[in-house]
Amino acid sequence: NLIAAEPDIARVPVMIDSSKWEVIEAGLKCVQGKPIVNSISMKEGEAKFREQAVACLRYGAAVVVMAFDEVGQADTAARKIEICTRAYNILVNEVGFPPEDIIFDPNIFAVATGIEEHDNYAVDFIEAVKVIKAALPYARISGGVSNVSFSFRGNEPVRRAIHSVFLYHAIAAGMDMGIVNAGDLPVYDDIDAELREAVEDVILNRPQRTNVSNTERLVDMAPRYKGEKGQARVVDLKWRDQPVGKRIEHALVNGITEFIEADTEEARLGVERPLHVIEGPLMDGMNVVGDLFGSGKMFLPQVVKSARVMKQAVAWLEPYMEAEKAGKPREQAGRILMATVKGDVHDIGKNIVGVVLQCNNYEVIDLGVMVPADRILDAAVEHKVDIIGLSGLITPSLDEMVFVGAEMERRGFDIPLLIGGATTSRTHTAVKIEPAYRRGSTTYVVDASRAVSVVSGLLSKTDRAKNEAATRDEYIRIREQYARGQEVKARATLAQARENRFRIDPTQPLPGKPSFIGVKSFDAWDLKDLADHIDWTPFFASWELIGRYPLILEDEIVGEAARDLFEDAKLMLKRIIDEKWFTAKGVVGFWPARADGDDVIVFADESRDAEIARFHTLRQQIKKSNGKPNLALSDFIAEEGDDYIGAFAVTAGHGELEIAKRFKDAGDDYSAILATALADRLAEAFAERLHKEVRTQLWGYAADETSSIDDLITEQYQGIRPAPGYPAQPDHTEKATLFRLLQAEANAGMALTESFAMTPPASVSGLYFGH
Ligand code: B12
Repeated sequence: NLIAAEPDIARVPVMIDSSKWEVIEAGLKCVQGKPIVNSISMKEGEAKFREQAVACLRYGAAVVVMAFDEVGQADTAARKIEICTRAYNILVNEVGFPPEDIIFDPNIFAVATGIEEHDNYAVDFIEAVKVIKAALPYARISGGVSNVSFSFRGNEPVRRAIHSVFLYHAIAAGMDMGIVNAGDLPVYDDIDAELREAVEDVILNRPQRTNVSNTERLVDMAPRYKGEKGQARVVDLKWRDQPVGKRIEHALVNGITEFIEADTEEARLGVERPLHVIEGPLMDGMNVVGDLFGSGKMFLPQVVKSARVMKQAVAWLEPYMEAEKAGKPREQAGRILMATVKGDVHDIGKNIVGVVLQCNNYEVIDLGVMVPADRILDAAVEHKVDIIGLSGLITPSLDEMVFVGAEMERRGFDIPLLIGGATTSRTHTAVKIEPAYRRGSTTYVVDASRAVSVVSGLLSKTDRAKNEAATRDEYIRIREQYARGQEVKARATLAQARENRFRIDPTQPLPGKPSFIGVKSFDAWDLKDLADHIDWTPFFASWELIGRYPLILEDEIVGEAARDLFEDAKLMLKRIIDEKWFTAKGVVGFWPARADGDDVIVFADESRDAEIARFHTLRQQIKKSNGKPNLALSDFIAEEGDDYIGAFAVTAGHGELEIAKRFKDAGDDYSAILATALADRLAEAFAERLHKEVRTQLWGYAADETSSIDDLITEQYQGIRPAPGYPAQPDHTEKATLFRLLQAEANAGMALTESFAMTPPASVSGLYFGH
């Protein structure tokens, strides 16, 4: 309304842009003259589409129609054409919409992402434009042009060149309009010829000209054109004047891939055998990285980036090494087998350790996740490994590790066994695993930074026996300490603990009836919404950068590494959202419930006659003082009256394994780990976000809650969502009951392994208590 009153603005045509129809309609009521609605689509089916089109027609608005239907956003030319044709027919032939008021947006997606499937996205758009313009008379075509260059965020000159080249071809095909900074487009002919050719190869997905893909060629070239605010920036390339060995070291320490192939080639031409480049300048550079990391001057994300440079250099040399008839296998410091044990799907920690070991010239044979003991041991024999490393996230994996140790003993192994992963501990390793494997040594490794020194100590010809003996002695002490601790721990009997349970105050009202009984599933929760709810502190922790977000970004010691990592994470998160790398699926359920001792009985309906499930909760038995109760979760459900329990299972991991594999296959472990770490963050955010929906809407016992995102992260709200496996409910087997009630497989595509780990890996499940 204020716009209409302002003469200078009032003449400008208005486009109302919102993903919420209510907002669009509110805008339509205010705008004078003919606006454009951005946008409507068949995302929620034809009926909704028709209804919104009729409303637009009534207001006299033109519409942008996204090529989006019930199945999803159109990515191929065929899908774009199919959806636009279907929408056109409904609009023109059924609703009576003037065809000249239809503007199709057939989706411009980012190219040069490093993912092969994305390579044809610009071509798909251009092809679709040609057909749509020919087949659907009077309709116009628009698109968000800046999407196409998204992978080059931060490099404005290259992005502008991409926009210009893209528009050059799309306009020729029939594109009418687009969203782009029109004042900031270079003239097609003025673009540097080499850059233009490289951009054109990417946009038109032409066959590659060099021995690297079009994307890689443009990525390598891009930093040369990097500038800020439209100005070509002079990148400080003084380090390029140094001798080649120093340049390689600089690239490794700073994680710069741009010149590594040229430098590696130069180094290769200067030595007798390609292998000497690895053993010479590359290893020297990695040793500098190792020293800086060891002395706390470099941090994990930076080291993982160094590994990416190293891999690219080695990949460059590989054909030469293969061609070399007399090529002997490369000398490695040792061969280590890594695996996440049977039933466990977690692999971020293992992958980080693997990369760090590779950086230090160890050969790593990674068997992946959910690997049974016999496969681990067969592979160890086959590859003649020097060490076996096991990883695990959840408690059932601890037993599996004991089993692997016992199997090593039975089969006569004597090589060192390493234990790592979130749930493992020095105490568990000393008390349970080491005694099962007497022939060899067992060592617990707390994190990736420690892994190299432990491994080199265990493979040292001179110090191995001394190191193993020291660990053995230490573990004997830990076992004794543990045994003493068990004796003195004052435990209440179960009867005493039950007697001292927490009792709900009968004068307080119960949380009330949820809005439905049974389950409700969510097919594709908006990833952008989840991204807004991310708790970033654990993200940094997973890269061994310790500190609270956002303060960590300004931290004197880790601040710089944290900022770089955060930048990379935000860029990738944007792509995850825009390009829909992951799908967030979830399911939530509510049922009438009653406590029965330490159990919670779940009933089919309000009659509370038919028991459909029973959750077993565990009561604290440590002797309490000061009148504190011995709690069990069942204390938080009423034994009488109309109480309820809720449950949920959410995942952001559909797609994570595929994306991680693609990055890994391309030698980019850094991005692979980043993608899985972000999937984990989104899963956790989903659990938090859904809980809010439950409190305010679905159960609705706190309908007027106004918590901020920070309040959510610090859990300042009424009710809890304990997850099986966490200390409040340590028994993972409860997930079987949970999954059955929620039908999590059918409703969210989630499954349990034999150790009750959830797949996809980025998943969280738990119960809701309203008290
Ligand atoms: C982030 C997180 C999640 C994330 C992601 C999990 C993940 N990718 O790690 C999400 C939100 C998805 C999640 C889910 C769950 N989680 Co969780 N989670 C955590 C948390 C907070 C951090 C784990 C992490 O990312 N660490 C960072 C990585 C890099 O570290 P790491 O794996 O430990 O690896 C390092 C070292 O251990 C070592 N290392 C690892 N492997 C190896 C191997 C070798 C050979 C060597 C030498 C070294 C080594 O080096 C690595 C790098 O430094 C931990 C608590 C904690 N502080 O550890 C709980 C924790 C692991 N989760 C737990 C639980 C229970 C769950 C769930 C079962 C909860 C639920 N019911 O939904 C699910 C299970 C998920 C599934 N798919 O089955 C429990 C497990 C306890 C138990 N007794 O089983 C923990 C310990 C929390 C707790 N205190 O109770 N979780």
